[in-house]
Amino acid sequence: MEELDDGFLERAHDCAGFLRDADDLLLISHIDADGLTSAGVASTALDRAGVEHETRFSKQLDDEDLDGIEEAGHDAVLFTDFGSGILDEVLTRNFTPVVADHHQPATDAEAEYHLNPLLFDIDGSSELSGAGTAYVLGRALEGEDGNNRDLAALAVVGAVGDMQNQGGGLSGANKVVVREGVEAGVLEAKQDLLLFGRQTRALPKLLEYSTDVFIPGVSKNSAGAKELLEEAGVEAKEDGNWRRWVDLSEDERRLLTNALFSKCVENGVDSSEIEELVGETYTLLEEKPGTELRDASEFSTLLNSTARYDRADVGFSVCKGDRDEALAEARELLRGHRRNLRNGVEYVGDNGVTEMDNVQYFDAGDEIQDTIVGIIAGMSYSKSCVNRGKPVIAFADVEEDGEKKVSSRATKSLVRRGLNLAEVMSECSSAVGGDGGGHDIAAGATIPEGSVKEFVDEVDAVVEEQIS
Ligand SMILES: [Mn+2]
Repeated sequence: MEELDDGFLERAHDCAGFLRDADDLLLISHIDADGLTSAGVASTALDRAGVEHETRFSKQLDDEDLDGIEEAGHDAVLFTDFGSGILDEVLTRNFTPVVADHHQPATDAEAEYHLNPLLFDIDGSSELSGAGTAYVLGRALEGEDGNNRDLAALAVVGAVGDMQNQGGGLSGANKVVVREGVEAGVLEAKQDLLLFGRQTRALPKLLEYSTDVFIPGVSKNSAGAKELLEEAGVEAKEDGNWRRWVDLSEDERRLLTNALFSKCVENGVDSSEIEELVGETYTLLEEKPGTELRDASEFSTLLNSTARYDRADVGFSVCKGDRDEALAEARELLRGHRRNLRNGVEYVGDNGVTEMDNVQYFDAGDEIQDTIVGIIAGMSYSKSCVNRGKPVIAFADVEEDGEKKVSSRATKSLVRRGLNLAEVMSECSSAVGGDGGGHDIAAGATIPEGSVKEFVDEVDAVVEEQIS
């Protein structure tokens, strides 16, 4: 059974010991699903331990943030889901930092209150998220045996939001978080269909929108999706309303899953790809069935749609338990987000992509917000103008400062052939004086405006090397 490293736990206890007595504490966290859940976990644990604190968010922690914190005169600052990357700078400032992060530390510098799985041989990109790290801290804040185990549910939402469930489920130290959540009765982990929207989507939409694994005749095919339900012998409506996955009995779920598998086999979909239709799913048992919050993946999407529109406050309140105003506002933001995504995908369909030998790209200028252009790049695989055999590179203007935001997405089968977009983005952006990184299947970069052409040429060459 997977266990957490003793040194890591000890470090968490040291951090917790300091925080318990901290005066004038600021909690600052990253604006994304993992950062919001990190803050939710940490702030709840601090509340329970009676530690007063203020909470703030930032897109990317920089000197300006640190200046602001210093000016505000906080004695102690807890950084979650970022901080390790500029630890050197943080350590020079006039406050005591506690850093709970899972990103690559920029320095070998020792810091007393630096809690990062990477320092203890736990892979921070796949085995523990920022929220998981905050959870380990939160558990330590409760004392020796640690309670706060109910916060594991939120930590799992963060891990899923950080795409650490690639390959059929969470792994490594994340497994410990899952296990403790299950033991605390707040989480259910089980093998199920991996399609997005099991809690909230009408069955035909659930099937129609399944594009991670492209199911011929069903994905992006509304009539085909309804037909499949009939073929499977699953009643699609109840009292005139569409049923959702969550409304189905175990038997019905099996029937439908089998029908999907058969459909794939009939159409010659690769068996390794078919297997990816099923994996470990995480249900938050204390949330109402049929709501976004009940499913880790839908919950993280809801949070992302607050974060991407600069409404971290709304997502954070939901993480802290607000199920009234904040939840209603988050849902409104999600609706707006979906609208923007639809418009963005339509834009790609209307304007098409430029195909190169090994990649394809589009530059949305200011037509698509830089915060969602990556999602749209991924979704654009459903458009007939986009080639599923090549990665998609998307560009958008960054409002403030003459920079271009780059987002890249690929299919799982490209990754199996050797594609690693994190490497591509990091290597090619530094070649033009930018900065980038991410995951093998989804990565991003920021490059100077005017370097788009040079950048894509570079990308095309590097991708060729990787998949040849
Ligand atoms: Mn993170």
